[in-house]
Amino acid sequence: MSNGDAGPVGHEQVNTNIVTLTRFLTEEQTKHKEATGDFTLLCHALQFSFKSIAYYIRRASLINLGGLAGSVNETGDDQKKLDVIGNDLFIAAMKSSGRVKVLVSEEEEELIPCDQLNPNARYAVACDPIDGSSNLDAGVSVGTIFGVFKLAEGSKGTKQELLLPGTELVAAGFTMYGASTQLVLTMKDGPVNGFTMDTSLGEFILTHPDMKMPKKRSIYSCNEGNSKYWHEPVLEWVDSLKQAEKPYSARYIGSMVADAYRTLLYGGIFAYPADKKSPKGKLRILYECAPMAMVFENAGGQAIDSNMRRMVEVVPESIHDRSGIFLGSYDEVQKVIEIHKKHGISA
Ligand code: AHM
Ligand code: MG
Repeated sequence: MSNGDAGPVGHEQVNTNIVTLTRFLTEEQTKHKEATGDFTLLCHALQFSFKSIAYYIRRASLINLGGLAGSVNETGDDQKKLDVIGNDLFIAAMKSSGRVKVLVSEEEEELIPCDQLNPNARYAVACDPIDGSSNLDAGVSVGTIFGVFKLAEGSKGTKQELLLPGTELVAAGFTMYGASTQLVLTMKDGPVNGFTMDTSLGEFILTHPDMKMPKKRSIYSCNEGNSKYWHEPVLEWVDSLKQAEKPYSARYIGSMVADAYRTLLYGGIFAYPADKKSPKGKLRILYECAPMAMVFENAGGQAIDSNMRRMVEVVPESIHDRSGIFLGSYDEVQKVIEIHKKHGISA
């Protein structure tokens, strides 16, 4: 548009060929001639759970959903009312899809059987329905993290069968409930696609196709309040970032999904290392570390544990097992690997 040829105020380009998540999933399915549609149906159920969790988070302060529920979850954390609601919404969506055999949720100690409608269901889902919930009452972004496995034919969906590394995930991603609701989805060895919830349409719209993260960026994200407990290589690494010619910026929200989403878009590194106080780290392998690691690798980044192993190759010893994690831009994670190597720690 040339100068002086501006359109009317508020004039906007109307895209009449929008790619919704529903359309995206249908198009993906048609690319796989062998597909039965089960995975697509499962994704529709996931999509509904994200929409409903987003809805309740938006309205939490208005309908008295803030604060504690009075219960404690599997890992000893006080449960927020929204933790309980998010968990219940997620379980109901998975059960009603008829495509999920079994579910692992951060909020439940045991596996949740979901195959009442269809005993032959083959998928297993691991999720943290509302990660970062300590931030909820302050209106800070939180998110749902999920990973989808396809179980072997005839699988009973036992705990043992769920102790799988991230390399076995068929799909993974997260939804961030922030200023807008953002869904990031990737399939095994596939691209990473980002969708934004359009609340008026009630649809996730493909807004960030084929996300590729910057190779490096001077931003680090970790809880330095824990540095008293950190091991030497981690202390040395963070110090090297502060002493860099152009010192790094520190950004830490304390909500993994929000910190990871920023890191994915802008580049940099997010870390929650194992330390002397928490030798296994804080974050859970099945429904926090592995799905995030798959997203970051598929977007061109790296994700490793505190032993410098590829995060997606780490096999959990129990369904709620934890790990240290470093994930981010390829070059930024490489710096962590190099410093650990000097200290004799390498994969
Ligand atoms: P949660 O699953 O109990 O919400 O805890 C996970 C959260 C992550 O979102 C975040 O990265 C981390 O815990 C923050 O921990 P800290 O408060 O120790 O920095
Ligand atoms: Mg969590």
